[in-house]
Amino acid sequence: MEPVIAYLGLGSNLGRRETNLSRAVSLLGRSGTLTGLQSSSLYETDPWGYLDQPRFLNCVLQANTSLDPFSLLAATQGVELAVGRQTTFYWGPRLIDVDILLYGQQVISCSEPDLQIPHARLAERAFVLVPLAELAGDAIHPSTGRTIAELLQQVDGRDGVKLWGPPLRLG
Ligand code: PH2
Ligand code: MG
Ligand code: MG
Repeated sequence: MEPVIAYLGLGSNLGRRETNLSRAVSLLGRSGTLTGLQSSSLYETDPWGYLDQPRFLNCVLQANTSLDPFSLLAATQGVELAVGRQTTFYWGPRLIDVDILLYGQQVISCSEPDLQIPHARLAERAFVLVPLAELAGDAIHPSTGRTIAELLQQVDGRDGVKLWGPPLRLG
């Protein structure tokens, strides 16, 4: 399969947040199935959806992948387990979260396994759009036809997303 450019959203709000993100990135890089990894800066972000929890560190990764979307989902879930994620509740606190945001221009809506691409809430989440725009402001969000930069202009909650540190070192 021709490699596709995928974007992954990473978040952590428990334990050593930066260490958790950086472990996830190095496991993703080591799998050999994602190449050309690039990380956005790290952002500290107000919790979204469920508010009574610690602030998150978030970033976005760009990668080339020859995995199909479902194999990529399995790979991201494997990395979450390897970093030590335990099941909590929907939108609750977590050591690590790795979400597929975009997979080329594909649109996927599947319930078993649960996989929505573009990520179902991407356009509502400043904590995703700010770091994604840093890497790919011109990328088209295929289900709305808008660019990431356009979606960022109209999203609520940008004030809750603060630059925290430089991009993760990769490799
Ligand atoms: N992830 C969630 C729910 N809320 N809020 C922020 N700021 N960052 C996240 O990564 C996040 C969230 C569920 O995946
Ligand atoms: Mg998530
Ligand atoms: Mg997730």
